[in-house]
Amino acid sequence: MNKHTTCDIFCNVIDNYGDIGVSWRLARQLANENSLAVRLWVDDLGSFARLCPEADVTSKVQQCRGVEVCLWIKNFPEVQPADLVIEAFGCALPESYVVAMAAQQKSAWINLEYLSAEDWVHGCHGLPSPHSRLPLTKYFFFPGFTKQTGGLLLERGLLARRDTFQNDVAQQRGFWQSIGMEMPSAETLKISLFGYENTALRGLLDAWSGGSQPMLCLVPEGRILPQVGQYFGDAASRVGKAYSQGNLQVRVLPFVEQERYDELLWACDVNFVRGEDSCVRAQWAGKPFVWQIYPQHDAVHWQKLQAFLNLYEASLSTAARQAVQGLWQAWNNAGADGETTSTDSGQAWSAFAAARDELNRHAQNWGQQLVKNNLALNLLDFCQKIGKIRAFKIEGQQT
Ligand code: TRH
Repeated sequence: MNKHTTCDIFCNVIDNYGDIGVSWRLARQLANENSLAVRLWVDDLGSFARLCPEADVTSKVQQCRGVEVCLWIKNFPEVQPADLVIEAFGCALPESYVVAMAAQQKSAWINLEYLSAEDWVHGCHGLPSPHSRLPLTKYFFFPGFTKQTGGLLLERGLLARRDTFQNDVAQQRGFWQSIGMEMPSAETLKISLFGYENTALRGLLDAWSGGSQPMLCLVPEGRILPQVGQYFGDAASRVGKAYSQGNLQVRVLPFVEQERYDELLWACDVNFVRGEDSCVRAQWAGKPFVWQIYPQHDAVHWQKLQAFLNLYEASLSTAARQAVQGLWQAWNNAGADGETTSTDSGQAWSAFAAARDELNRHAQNWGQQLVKNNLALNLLDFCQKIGKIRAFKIEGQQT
């Protein structure tokens, strides 16, 4: 494979960081591990720059970490369509680009869908969707957890880097210093907390501050932060603030570039994550985690959450399964006007903490189970199968 094989990824940022998070991760992987010439078209450079701080938000075209990043503007320029065209999450491609694809007849056109563990995905992954007017076919590509799906994004060598980090005290100390902290004592339970607004937070913070074990909670700047501040009577919480109560210490961290977020997950004992991409990263971290799913209006996210739980919990003991269900439900039942009470989340935490030994072992095994199903490699393989991109030679995955 070489840089003659081109790829355009289109990303329309709706809100939060998931759309650009996934697109940017895939773009880097295809460029740096599979040697494709990748252009990432994104319509919100401000969001992109949070994940890649060296990006220039005023620059319409720039090179970032091996990827050409282009501002996707309404008046779309005339460009040559790529061999592989990925529209992230069904964002509609510019009409002129689609027409050019039809004229050229050489692109593999993929709609990269949202991640879901629901069964219906098996029947939809890889399905063709012929264009209503033009001689073009788009293919649905679904990330997922089983062999019948497109798998998950996983960079080459990620798990080896994680293991090295987790076995190397000097690297860990370096991480803590980089966030302006001393390495916590061995008995301190370290938690990262990335989430949306959540009324279940108070119960958790009560449980952590009133418990017998020292707890350190690291909160990346974001939507849950005002509530954390409120709990400690601070109406102006921001990066760098530190709070403590009982056995709990809290530190507010800056939002870090995407690669460094992994280190935070690796350094903590339990990770609270949200949306899509951070949830996958927590699974690669090999630690117990709690997922706050992106809430949808018609409550379909409940089915999505349960579908994942059904897979994730299948090999757990009854007690550990109940502990995971209990905490995940308490954490998700409580949207901005949710029903979870403080007692629910506090009690659910106690059961979860009691199951931690088993959950630790499970988290390691779960990650190992998923390793072989690599999204970028599956995607290239799929394109070869649909016969468009003959130049692809798939390299074996090394973790
Ligand atoms: O930001 P999100 O809530 O994104 C959501 C979901 O993807 C959801 O499915 C989608 O429909 C909605 O957006 C529009 O959560 P997610 O997916 O975890 O994305 C966060 C990204 O931010 C992820 O790539 C990790 C990254 N990140 C950093 O780079 N640095 C940080 O400090 C933190 C906390 C996160």
